[in-house]
Amino acid sequence: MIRKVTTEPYADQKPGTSGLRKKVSVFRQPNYVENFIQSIFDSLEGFQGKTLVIGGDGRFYNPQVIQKVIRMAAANGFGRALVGRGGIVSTPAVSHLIRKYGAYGGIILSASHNPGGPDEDFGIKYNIGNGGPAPEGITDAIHAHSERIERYLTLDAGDVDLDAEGRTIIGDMEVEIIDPVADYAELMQTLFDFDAIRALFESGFRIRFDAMHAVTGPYATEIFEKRLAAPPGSVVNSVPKPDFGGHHPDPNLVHAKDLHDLMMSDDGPDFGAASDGDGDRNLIIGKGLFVTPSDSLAILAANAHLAPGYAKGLRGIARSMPTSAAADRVAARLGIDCHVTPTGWKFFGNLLDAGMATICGEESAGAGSDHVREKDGLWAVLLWLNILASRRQSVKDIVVEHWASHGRNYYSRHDYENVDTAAAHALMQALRARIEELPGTTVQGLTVRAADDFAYHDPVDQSTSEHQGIRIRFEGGSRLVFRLSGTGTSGATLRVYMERFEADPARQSIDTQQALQSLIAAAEELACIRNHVARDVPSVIT
Ligand code: G16
Repeated sequence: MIRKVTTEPYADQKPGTSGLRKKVSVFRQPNYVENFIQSIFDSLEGFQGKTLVIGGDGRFYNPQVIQKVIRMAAANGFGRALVGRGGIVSTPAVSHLIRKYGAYGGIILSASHNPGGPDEDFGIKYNIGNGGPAPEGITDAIHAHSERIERYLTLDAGDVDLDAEGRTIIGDMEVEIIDPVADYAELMQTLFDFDAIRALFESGFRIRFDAMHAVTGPYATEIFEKRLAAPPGSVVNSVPKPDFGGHHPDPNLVHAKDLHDLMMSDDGPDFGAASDGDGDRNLIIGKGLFVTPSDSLAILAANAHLAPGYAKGLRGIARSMPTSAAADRVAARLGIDCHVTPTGWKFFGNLLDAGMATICGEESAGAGSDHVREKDGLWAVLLWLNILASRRQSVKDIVVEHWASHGRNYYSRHDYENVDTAAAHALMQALRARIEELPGTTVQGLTVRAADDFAYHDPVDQSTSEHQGIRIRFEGGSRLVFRLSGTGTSGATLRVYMERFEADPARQSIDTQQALQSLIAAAEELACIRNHVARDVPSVIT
């Protein structure tokens, strides 16, 4: 029986860069989850009788919320719910399921790379029928609705057994519990040369994939160890855990330090990779060399034609604004466009749908293509493996050759995490106020050529998104970007992005932080970071 429950709004349900992310304790408040789910449904039209895909990254509170979503989807009139076994589906696999089964949309329960557990983070995101994150028009409507919500609809029904594959009916809705891996693994097999990758492993090539006790464990085990015959044990931390084994499932050099250290040692494997909580990010490390996400995007784009799925070439590349311009150089060489969007995968959706881009990527460890409408960690790893299987060179040789032929964009991001929110906004405001007076001035020997607060005009739907980060460009091609993260759950996170171009191969092997020294000093001089956020050093340097 459908039950109408009276409720009152919560003031803080504004979706960020990637859905609603808060502490678990916030989500556990009475009706908090229900309010947000109902606000999603009430912002949509025409889903009666249609299919909703539901999955999560397995973090703490995932099973309880999945049951709530199933009951509410039935009460609101969906005809079918496709739910991953155990409540598990990676974000790119949700995107694929929506597209493959013509679903109306999907709900993903994840706080991505943020930690999990009773005192940690949870999140809810809504994806639309093209498989991608809801665009701003919809997230704004969800937020507006959450501020005036008065009731939600649910069903008086027991829990569905999430562990048993098969179909059951609740209310008027069919719930199908499906294998979360099979469809996705098949898709990967259509894009990449699995025979060539298998032959690479048979030749003795070794991989270590760190699933960080998050959602990619079952996917990576099936694809790398079963289908591609990588030696057993190639996938580590492969069992998803509600608290990710007590670690941050964030594939960066801080949280995947063990993998990094192994890859820097003499007896490490040939290729190291990791993914995050919900499987959309990637970390790529060769023997003795970490590949920055910006370089990885550029190298994947330059070599994509080596994989069957991209043999016909690329229609275009897209990158987020803070991502380095290495991809722009590849696009220029290939004679295709490189689109520059704000941070957030949702901005790539229109370009992919319109056939204006084939490969997209972000400095925040995300890369993907038009095969789905999300970034895709395992996709990036498989494309790298396909390239390695085809070129039979080391990761390091491929990267160094790429720099020699395209030039090197030295790149680093400095994060100041969990700083005072008002102070972070004051820093941005102070910079914004000086934008017009900066061109022509010299800081740390660097002359400012242009400065702006990045605004994006979407060429497909003509919408405009403003205040997407402050860009300061210097003579010679160096650049600084300042922006506040949209994914944190406590305080604010200031991100400072530094980039410098070096065309001369003889000067391309300098240590990155060394190469960026004057830009790092210029960032401090321009933004007075220490004064504003009361920190001497960044919390994370990547
Ligand atoms: C999310 C978005 C990404 C975006 C990232 C930025 O990643 O999906 O497209 O690049 O946030 O994070 P921030 O605003 O903190 O810089 P994820 O992996 O958290 O979903």
